[in-house]
Amino acid sequence: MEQELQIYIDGKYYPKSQAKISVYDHGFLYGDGVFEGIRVYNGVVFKLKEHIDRLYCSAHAITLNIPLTKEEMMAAVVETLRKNKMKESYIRLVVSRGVGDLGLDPRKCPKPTVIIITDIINIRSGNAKETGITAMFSWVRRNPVDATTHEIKSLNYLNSVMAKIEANACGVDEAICLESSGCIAEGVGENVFIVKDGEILTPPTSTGALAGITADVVTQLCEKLGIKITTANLTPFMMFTADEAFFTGTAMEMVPIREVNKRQIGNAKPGPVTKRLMAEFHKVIQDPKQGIAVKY
Ligand code: PXG
Repeated sequence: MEQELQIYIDGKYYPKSQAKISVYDHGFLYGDGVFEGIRVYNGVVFKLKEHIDRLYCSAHAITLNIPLTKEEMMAAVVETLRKNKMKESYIRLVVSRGVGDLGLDPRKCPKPTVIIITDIINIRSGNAKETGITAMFSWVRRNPVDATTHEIKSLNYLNSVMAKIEANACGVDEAICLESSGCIAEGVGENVFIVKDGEILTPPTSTGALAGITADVVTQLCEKLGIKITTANLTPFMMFTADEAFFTGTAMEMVPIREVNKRQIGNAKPGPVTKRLMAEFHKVIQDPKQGIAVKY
């Protein structure tokens, strides 16, 4: 029989069926915690250092002291993969405030909970990359920067879940969230890009969007390829009239958007700029220099 997936909780490993945390954990009770989603390609943890840096920034923003150094955290991620012999994986790294009482005061939680799951993720249909996906602007606004902003990768994802519910209800693949003044922030777990006249535009994090690591990879690729890329406020009109559009994210990778609120984007097919970037992106994720290799 195949060995059950081993999950790291606070320095110990548990089989998936027994990997449990307390119902008094404030991650569960209040969404008080932070997380990362990281991919492993061919035994290399893609951009591990960048994900760990972002995790510690998120934790700092909510005054959560992670009880491991960054080096220890990276070693724990690598060891969990090695134990599970996983060469292709989606890692969910969670640090919650830990066990407290039935009051939201984080001072009641002496010890953060650290969880590392190295499993797989399946969030889009098989041919999304070839055909592109449909999206809609949801009525659910992105939480603002002076609230539970998604600049922090916190365990508070109700904002995104509600937007996703709206997309599901409307029979659309993905939702796009606007910020309070009506400009585009991001998808539910993806950054958004549009292409207009051969140039690329993407919203700033001041819309309450996460500074995506995949988005950063795409930005660097644009610079390498000599494609002009600018951070700018994007209106729904700019999306409707774009030549091309696409999402980026660790889970989704790079996926073209072919339609938004029933308006066709460009000719409703992955456009030349998107296709060129996707091809380059797939070379980057297979490059062992882009991450930390696991020794199995
Ligand atoms: N925005 C938000 C709000 C995210 O959570 C991204 C953008 C993309 O960032 P990266 O660094 O991954 O390029 C994310 C991260 C899911 C899922 O199930 C996706 C994310 C997080 C959690 C779950 O689709 N993406």
